[in-house]
Amino acid sequence: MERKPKIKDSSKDGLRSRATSRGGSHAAETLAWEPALLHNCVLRLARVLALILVGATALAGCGHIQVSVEIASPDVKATEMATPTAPAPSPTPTKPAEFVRLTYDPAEHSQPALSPDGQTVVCISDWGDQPDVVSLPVGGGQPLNLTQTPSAQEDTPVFSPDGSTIAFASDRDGDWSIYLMDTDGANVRPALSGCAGTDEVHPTFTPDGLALVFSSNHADGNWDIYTATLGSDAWTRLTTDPAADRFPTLSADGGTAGTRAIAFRSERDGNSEIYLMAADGSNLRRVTDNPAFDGYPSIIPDGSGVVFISNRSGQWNVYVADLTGEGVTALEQREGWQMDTPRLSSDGRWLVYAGGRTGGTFDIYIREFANPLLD
Ligand SMILES: [Ca+2]
Ligand SMILES: [Ca+2]
Ligand SMILES: [Ca+2]
Repeated sequence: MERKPKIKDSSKDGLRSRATSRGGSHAAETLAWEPALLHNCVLRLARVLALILVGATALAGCGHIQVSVEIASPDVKATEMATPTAPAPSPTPTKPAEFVRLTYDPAEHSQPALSPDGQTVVCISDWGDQPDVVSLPVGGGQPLNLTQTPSAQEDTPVFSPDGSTIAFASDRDGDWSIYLMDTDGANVRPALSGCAGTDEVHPTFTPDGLALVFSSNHADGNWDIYTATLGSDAWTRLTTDPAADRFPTLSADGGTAGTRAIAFRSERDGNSEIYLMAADGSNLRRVTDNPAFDGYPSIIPDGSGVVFISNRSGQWNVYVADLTGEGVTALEQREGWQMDTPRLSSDGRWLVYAGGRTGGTFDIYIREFANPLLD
């Protein structure tokens, strides 16, 4: 079957433009996981050795033991093994000293989303031409491929507000549609009715978990923002501009947040910019105004601003702006280091994102979100 072209939000910029083909054959999926497993075995061995060392230190009478988990630089290989080794006991992740890297296999990683309990990140892992939804335990442990579809692509996984369900897009049935599955990858079912023949991507749940907001070319072939109750074929179209309107995300308080209920990106002004609108599509407001690409918005739950991705500095970085587009600040500016596909946790405390050295593959990171707008 001829593979449909990738249509994900970052397909023509950022991650996807760099993700050159690495084989691309379906068989590569199985092969590609083998080095990952070997690598993980090495990691586990290293962790055991580290525990022995800690134990020996304790026996030597050093008293207070402080194990610092800090990854100061993405290219310091020796610290890669210092990820947390035990499941986080608290409802939120162990506090990263600066940021914690969650992936180590050679796949291209993108589009992370944190579970409501802070224990799990889902993301897309791409072994060349076969992205799958992968589950990553924040406290350490084996990544789990939840979809394992070597002949189909998956995109933008997100958790339901109660954490029981993952919504994601896939082209497994020919065109792109949105599906639901349990958090272990079981019980895959269509999220909506009336999806056949058109493309639906970028799902995000409403705060009550009963409906999705998503992008589709359903009405007239160009991308618009829609919302629909789960299982329903009665969709409400929220944008009608002939330009592409894509990648909606909702504020944590959803429809009660007035003009900042939904953030999305649109090319209606000639290049991709961030826009806000109410849950019913009214009160449209443009946030960014820059000739560079601005996309992947995530509304800060306290309403202070928006987190988004931009290449305005010449490299891909995560930025924060207030709701009027002022106070634009890059979260990280390091030579040869790029960030992509940021997403805030529902409480705004954590930021998950893809990051990597220029020319290399991207991995998934989590860090506590320090809002520069509140400084
Ligand atoms: Ca479809
Ligand atoms: Ca449109
Ligand atoms: Ca722009």
